[in-house]
Amino acid sequence: MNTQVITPELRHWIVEQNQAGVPPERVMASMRASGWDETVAQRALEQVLAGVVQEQEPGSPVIPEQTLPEPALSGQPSRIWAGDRDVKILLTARKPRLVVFGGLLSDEECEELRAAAAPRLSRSETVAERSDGSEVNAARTSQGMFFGRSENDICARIEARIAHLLNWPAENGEGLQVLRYAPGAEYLPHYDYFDPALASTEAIIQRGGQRVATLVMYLNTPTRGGGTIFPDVGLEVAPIKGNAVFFSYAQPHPSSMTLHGGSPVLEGEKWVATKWLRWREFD
Ligand code: PD2
Ligand code: ZN
Repeated sequence: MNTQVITPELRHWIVEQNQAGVPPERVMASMRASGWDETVAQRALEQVLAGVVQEQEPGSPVIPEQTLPEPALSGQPSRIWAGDRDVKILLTARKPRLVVFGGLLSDEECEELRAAAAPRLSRSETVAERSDGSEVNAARTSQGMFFGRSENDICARIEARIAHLLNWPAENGEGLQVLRYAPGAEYLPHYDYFDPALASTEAIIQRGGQRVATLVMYLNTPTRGGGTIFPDVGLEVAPIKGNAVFFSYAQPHPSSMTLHGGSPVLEGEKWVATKWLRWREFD
């Protein structure tokens, strides 16, 4: 039996490395250089970053700290209280860590968000590959806009609900992004974390640290198409007004299995609001 244990110091160090955008391969290499067995190191890395509570030694107390946004699903409830309303649990998965919520937003909230966003929409951009800043990308044919955090009452109310639902401070999150897809528009599969290999990432994560989780909320129900797809696991989440899909990524790495995309809208429009959660306060 292997006797190597994850001490609070090691746990803290792993989380810090991840927050700084250090690729898991480099964290692994450092651990191996300090005498960690490869398999144990890999498991430790995954467990610590996934927020799994670790026993220090037989009989010692567990570390209660949580390291990722996560709804309170122990006891397998069919619905959970999100501070101002009950939200249904429609689907959960472990790898990728993913939860589909039902009735997160009311019809009126969906309409209010769309109306507030509509006059500010412009062609969506993505993080630029070669320089700082963002650029128009053919892989993303939607229109979009960002609200500032708590910019208005509806944003503040939804942010507070999300913070309650996912047990993550509202401050550790970007403002809501609203996207509108016309018929034929899509968002090709991608990861939402900032790629540690890109030159632009270091500057981006100075503000708020890495993204650690995504919540895509559906603001209408397209007639056909527009599902959110997870190609690694062959999953497609139907875009139903008021529902949402949540997924988290302990490491900014494909091993999170969070590759996802918006499949083409075949008939009608598709509107979503996306909330990205960060490691630290995003100001
Ligand atoms: O609209 C979607 O389904 C979708 C798919 C993939 C949204 C995002 N990514 C996103 O906002 O990051
Ligand atoms: Zn995405």
